[in-house]
This record gives sequence, C-alpha cells and structure tokens, in this order.
Amino acid sequence: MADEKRKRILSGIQPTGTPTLGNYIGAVRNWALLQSDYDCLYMVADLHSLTVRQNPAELRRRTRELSALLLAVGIDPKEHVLFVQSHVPAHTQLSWVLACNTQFGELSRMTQFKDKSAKHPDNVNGGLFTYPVLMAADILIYNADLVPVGQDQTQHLEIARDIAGRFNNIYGDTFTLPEGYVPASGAKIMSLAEPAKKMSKSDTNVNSFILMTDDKDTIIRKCKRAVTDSDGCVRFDREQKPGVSNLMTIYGTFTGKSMDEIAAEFEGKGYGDFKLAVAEVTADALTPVQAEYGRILADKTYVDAVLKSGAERAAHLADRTVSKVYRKVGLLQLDK
Ligand code: AQP
Repeated sequence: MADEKRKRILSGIQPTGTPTLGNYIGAVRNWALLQSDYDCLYMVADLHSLTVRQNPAELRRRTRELSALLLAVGIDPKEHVLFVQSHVPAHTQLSWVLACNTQFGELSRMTQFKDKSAKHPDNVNGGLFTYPVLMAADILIYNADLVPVGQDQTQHLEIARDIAGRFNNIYGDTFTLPEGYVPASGAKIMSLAEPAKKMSKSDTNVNSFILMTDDKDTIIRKCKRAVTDSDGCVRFDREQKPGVSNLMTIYGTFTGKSMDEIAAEFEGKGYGDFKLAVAEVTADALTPVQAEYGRILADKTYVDAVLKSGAERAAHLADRTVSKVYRKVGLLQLDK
C-alpha cells in the first residue's frame, strides 16, 4: 500500500578494515535488497571501532572508503539515509542516559566483551564494556522497528530491548522495542583458514578472508588455499566438514543453488574444480561492485556531500529523541 507507513531499519558496519565477503553476504548485500521494503538508515560505526585501538589517519581513510563501498553496493542515499555515527552527536548523548539505566551485571554477561577482552588483553577499556549501551542508543534513537543482525549480535539486540523496556516502564512510553531481523540469505561466512571461526576483516591472517576489493586472481588463490578436509567429497556438513560447507554456502549464495544441487553438481569431481567454481562466482559478483567503488571513491566531493546530507537527516530524527528523553528524565531544557 502506498500510504502504509513502512517499517524502519537501522544497521551499521565498523570501519575497522576493508569489508570481507562475510560482511558482504551477511550484511551489506542484504542492506541493498531491504531498501525496496523498508525505510533504511545505514551507519558507518566509527565510534564503535574506537573500542579497539585504531590508527587515526587510517580510520579517517577507511570511513570514507567504506561509505563509498556502501554506495557501490547500491545503497540509495536519496531514498534512504547513509551517515557516519560520529557525525550525529545525539548517539553519544543518548548513550549516557541509557548507561545510567543499564546494570553492571547485564554488561558483564556480554560474550563479545569477554571475547574481545581476551583478544586484546592489553586494552580492556571502558568503551569495550559499554559498547552495547552505545549500540542500544544507535537503534533506539531512531525508533527502529527492525535491526538486521548477524548471529553474533543477537545478545546486543536483546540488551537494547531490555534497556528500552526498562526505560519505558520508568518514564512512560518512549522507545520502540526493536526486533532482530535475520535475512533469509544472510548466512554466516567462516574463515577460509580456520573454518570454525567467523571470517573477520581484522583477522591478521590475510588468507582467512576474501576482501570485497580483492581481484579475481587473489580470490582464486585464496579459494585454492582454503582449508577443507581429506575426504574429497563435496557434501554439506557443518560439523564434520566445516571448510567445504562454508565454500558451499558461498557458492549457494551467488548461484541460488541448494546444498543438494551443489553436491550433485560436483559429485565425482575433486575439490580443485569446486574451489575454482566458488572463486569464479565470487569474482563475478564482486567485480561490478569494485568497478562502481572505484568510480565513486574517485569523487570525494560526492561521497562527502552524501555523508553531510545523511548526517543532517539522521540528526533531525535523533535530536528529537534526545530532547524527549532529556525532558522525561528531568534535565532542564531552555526555550530555543
Ligand atoms: N563472517 C561473517 N558472516 C556473516 N556476517 C558477518 N558480519 C561480520 N562478519 C560476518 C556482519 O557484518 C556486519 C558488520 O559487522 P561489523 O563491521 O560491525 O563488525 P563485526 O561483526 O565484528 O565484523 P568483522 O568483520 O568481524 O569486524 P572486526 O574484525 O573488526 O571485528 C554485522 O551485521 C555482522 O553481523
């Protein structure tokens, strides 16, 4: 229905490195598809990336590059909102109020905090601990109905719902309770080198991931090196054959074929043929995005104009929520 209010979606990605095939299949490819059915706000989550020490010059460069890449994937900045998190100060304003309504115990239970503090024992900072509060602010500030999340993020969405519910109980109806949204095609892509681990852009092993900007030769080389097993049969079994199953998931995403169809296609063929086929469909999917990315990134003025307009539109919505929240908790506001 043309006049029916569309549901609102909020999602973000950190500029912690060049996005991988995991980020593409699990997140940004779906972001582009969701635009036809929802009102979308997509955010480059630069504040979140500060929980791990970043090189300042690289962070700035990556933030612009990631924005260009999102445009290249097909995010439409006229119909929807693309912005950088730190360009909308209201996120951190709301985050403080929400932090004062979040318990130490709840934050202590977050598995990502435990994982990341184990990974960076020399920098277990307060931001890492309160990260879920800022994420709750990101979502609640726009009254997002749906949040596309990977399986790794469901605990954070749960705490956002808990914080919203608690705030609404104390101060009256303020926030929409967000629902998680796992797109049908949003598979979790695993590391090519250690298929028990998810593929991550900040992994130190370059053979563990395919970057969205990798050229065809690199993709072929990385797929050929992907860890499989010695049984030589293309069959889906995440437990016993995690490497092969991961490659089948990638192949299935780009060809639309089911796991059974893929198994039949490669019956009696070696892993060499299968890996080459995976590499080819991956390169075919990424090549047009890369061409568009190069074109868009060359026009820095355009990218920055998109981000400026996105920040203004996002701030317009976010500032209203902060005003409302400040009023509800009793912060004195002067007439404008
Ligand atoms: N391997 C993956 N498979 C499917 N989806 C994935 N996502 C990340 N890795 C995979 C999804 O991508 C979105 C953006 O993620 P992010 O950049 O905010 O942080 P992340 O989840 O921590 O991604 P990385 O690549 O692993 O970053 P680093 O290495 O910096 O920690 C999210 O929707 C996520 O689910």
